[in-house]
Amino acid sequence: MDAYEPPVDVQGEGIRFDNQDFLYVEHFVKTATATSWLDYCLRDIDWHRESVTMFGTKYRLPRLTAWYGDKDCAYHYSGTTREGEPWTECLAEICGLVKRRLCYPFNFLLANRYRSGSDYVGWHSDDERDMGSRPVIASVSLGASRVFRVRPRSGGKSKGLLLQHGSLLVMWGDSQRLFKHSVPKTDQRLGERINLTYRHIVR
Ligand SMILES: O=C(O)CCC(=O)C(=O)O
Repeated sequence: MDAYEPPVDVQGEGIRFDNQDFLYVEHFVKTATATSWLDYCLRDIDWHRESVTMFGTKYRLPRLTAWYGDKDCAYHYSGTTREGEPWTECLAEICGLVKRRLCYPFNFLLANRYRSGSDYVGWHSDDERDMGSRPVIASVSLGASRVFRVRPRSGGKSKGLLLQHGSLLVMWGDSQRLFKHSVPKTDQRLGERINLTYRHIVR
């Protein structure tokens, strides 16, 4: 699976961001489908305001999160272990669609909820060992559009990509090893955004 590339038909529907291992498909699902998924996620996901410990200091995350996954799938990050909740029907259905389109066996979901422009995720790479050395991450965006920024880990300028309602961003290959990404806060008055990041935990 280390040599994974998204299928040719999906690549044809999207753009290769910065010619790297990031693929953006703006119209992954119809707007009506994305809106019904958003309503479902706002209403029925079990959201948490989590704390993580970094360099000995405890921080509250500046967004809400939720975790779902196959039985026995757990994700370790920032000194914490997260067991996935059992899939709900809707989240399993979205996962099934993403698996079929990308031909990849996703088995875990980290969901992020940005309640307004003040919620954000800081610079990081999703390079936890649980996902192997070249993780594949499929990220579905619902709700308010937010800017996703990518910058080389070795330094240099960042580039931005506007993630729209109903879009899909795929990261694979060297995207975590060579780059960091973030969704910065903004002063713009924005509504809620939900981001479903499907991952594969190696067991
Ligand atoms: O909200 C997003 O689009 C990015 C989320 C993210 O970076 C993550 O879950 O690791």
